[in-house]
Amino acid sequence: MAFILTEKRDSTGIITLNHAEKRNALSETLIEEITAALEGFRALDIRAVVLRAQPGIKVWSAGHDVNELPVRGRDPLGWNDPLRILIRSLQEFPAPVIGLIEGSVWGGACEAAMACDILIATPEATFAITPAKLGVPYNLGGLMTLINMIPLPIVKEMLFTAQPLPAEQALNLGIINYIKPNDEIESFVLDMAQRISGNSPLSISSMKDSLRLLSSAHAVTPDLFEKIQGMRRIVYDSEDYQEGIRAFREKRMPKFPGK
Ligand code: YXS
Repeated sequence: MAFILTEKRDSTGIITLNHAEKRNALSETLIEEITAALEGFRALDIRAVVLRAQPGIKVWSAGHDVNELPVRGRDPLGWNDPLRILIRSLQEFPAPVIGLIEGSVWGGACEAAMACDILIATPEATFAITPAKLGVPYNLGGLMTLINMIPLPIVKEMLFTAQPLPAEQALNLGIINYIKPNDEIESFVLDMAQRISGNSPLSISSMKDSLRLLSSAHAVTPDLFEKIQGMRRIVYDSEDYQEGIRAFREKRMPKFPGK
């Protein structure tokens, strides 16, 4: 079964998340379909991509598929894990990716949305970054994506409270580019994609990649990297992490022991 729909309209490629029964959870299969679609778009001279969910959806994506998180003793967000592959495929795609956001966005799906180049949302859209709800230690690259998009005090509030940020506040903070009503957002996004497609794809892809490289250029020494990884390992080896996954599966609120 296809967990996404793809479409080509002139030079725009459209990817629609299409697994509503699981709230478009970012499973390995769904992510493989997205990355395959992006590879296919490269061959079709696509000059702008729209990443969206089904029109009118209540949940854009519920984030990482929790059932695919490792149970114990392994970094849940390692370099080769599906969510990290998805983030890189969006950031490294040569043409701009426009996120068309309707509904609520959760966990790693917030980072996937923020890995898009331009974000346009409906007024009801919300963004909740939720590793603290699950006892997950977010990874270095993921935190970089977030702090490149969101002012640090807001990143801290979002990570520590795991509460949804409303679209209006996201707009005020410059996290999203526009808020558009449900009946206008699709045409607005496609018009922008069309305008982008009329410009030089070589110029755009070199500027997109340069901005990615410049924004990720931070001096992380081996000691610093190993210190951060050591702190993260304590968390993903913890009872907190076990309890977060268990509580999700048992559909109950977690009771974190803090160890
Ligand atoms: O019980 P069934 O089989 O019908 O399946 C249910 C849910 O289990 C499933 N589902 C998910 N499955 C895997 N991973 C998920 N993230 C996920 N979310 C939902 O979808 C079916 C319908 O869910 P239900 O009944 O809860 O729908 P709802 O409309 O009442 O509520 C929608 C949500 C999104 C508010 C609710 O499903 C929810 O709170 N989902 C979890 C959101 C979340 O905490 N995501 C973070 C995942 S972990 C992650 O992204 C990163 C690793 S991190 O933690 O670092 O950010």
